[in-house]
Amino acid sequence: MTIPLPLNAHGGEATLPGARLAYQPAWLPLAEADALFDDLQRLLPWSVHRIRLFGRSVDSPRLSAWIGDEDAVYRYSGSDFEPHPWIPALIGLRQRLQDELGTPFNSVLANLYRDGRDAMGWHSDDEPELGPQPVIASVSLGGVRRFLLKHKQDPALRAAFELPHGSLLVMAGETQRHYRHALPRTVKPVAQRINLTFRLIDPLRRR
Ligand SMILES: [Mn+2]
Repeated sequence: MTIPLPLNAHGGEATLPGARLAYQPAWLPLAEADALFDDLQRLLPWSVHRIRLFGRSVDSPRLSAWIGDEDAVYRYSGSDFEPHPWIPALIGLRQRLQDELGTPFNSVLANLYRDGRDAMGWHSDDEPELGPQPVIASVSLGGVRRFLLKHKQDPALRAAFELPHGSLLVMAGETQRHYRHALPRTVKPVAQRINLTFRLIDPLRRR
């Protein structure tokens, strides 16, 4: 993996102490990314998930699908989330990520952002099942959306990525402990975007 410095909101380079990131803007060949987007849009069991926000359970502002090995059960807003089974396109992608990154994944959360109103608020991927230093591999497909990272204590430490079709962003190490991330709404016309975040869930770590 190449690990270039991320760009900040003004287009300059920024270092993010405490974060461990790897980014490849053209990870998937274009034809493969196109075919994957079509497969996922047609074949995944998309639905509106309930998420916890400021202590309340609300509809997530995007469509989601939770895919994984049978035992990769996720506890979320007080209820267990049974994963849907793998589809061939995702099995191949998981294998490629495991080979390139040298780390296992047993599940993937897929999100479909239908238009600029679909978004994701500030949060960390810090569920106990993910463990203290999770490796999260994020593949972006379709419309380009802005992905933001911000340090929990020092607001000057922030970065923005325009995640293009076929790109890969890996968050590892202490990134989730020190940083939040978000995908803000936009009023710009934007194509649908699918984001895949591959994870390793350890059900035994559940609270
Ligand atoms: Mn996240």
